[in-house]
Amino acid sequence: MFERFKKLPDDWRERLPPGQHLTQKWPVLHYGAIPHIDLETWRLRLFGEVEEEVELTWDEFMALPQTTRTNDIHCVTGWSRLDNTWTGVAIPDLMRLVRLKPTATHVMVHAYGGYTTNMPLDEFLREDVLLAHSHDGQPLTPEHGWPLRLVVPHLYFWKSAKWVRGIEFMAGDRPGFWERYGYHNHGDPWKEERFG
Ligand SMILES: Nc1nc2c(c(=O)[nH]1)N[C@H]1C(S)=C(S)[C@@H](COP(=O)(O)O)O[C@H]1N2
Ligand SMILES: [Mo]
Repeated sequence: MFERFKKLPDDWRERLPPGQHLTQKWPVLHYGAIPHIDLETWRLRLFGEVEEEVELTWDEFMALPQTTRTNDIHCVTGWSRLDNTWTGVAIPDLMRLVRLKPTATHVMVHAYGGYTTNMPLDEFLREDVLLAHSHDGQPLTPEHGWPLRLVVPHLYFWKSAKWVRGIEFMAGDRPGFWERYGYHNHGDPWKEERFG
């Protein structure tokens, strides 16, 4: 059962939020089909409540400072996977490219294929939130979000959008895809904010 860890980390019980169980595998979950993406035409757009909109090509994105972080992921369906190592761009580094208007309070993350998810601006700006292109040292596979996914370790994993193509800074909140269909607007696994 525990293929990945010969021995589980000593603190695994404390790292498991209420109602979650450990998985050693990495399940694939998404709504709809895996979008076809071409790195030549791929863009990351930062728009909405910003002084000037920014659009990055893949090369421009990859030239930003790179960060590697290890954290746990918790899916609202009940599985948690410990010690995932992600490499990508930390949001504070990305944010040096735009100047926010004082009206910005929330973000909507937009993905290729149409998926969206929302969160408060201050939680998006946390030090541990990452736009990741690699997991455990390997480029993301298409089913896990290649070429780029968001990783928001402190919220349920549906907030970690795969195939990210844009960040919209919003004046006020708006529900994303699952948030409209009954998932909790916030999604803190430690408070079991599963459904709205
Ligand atoms: N673009 C997109 N991102 C998405 C989803 C989706 O349907 N589309 N599903 C979310 C949900 S509900 C979960 S649990 C995780 C699953 O990520 P994984 O397939 O890499 O485990 O992706 C999240 N990100
Ligand atoms: Mo999920």
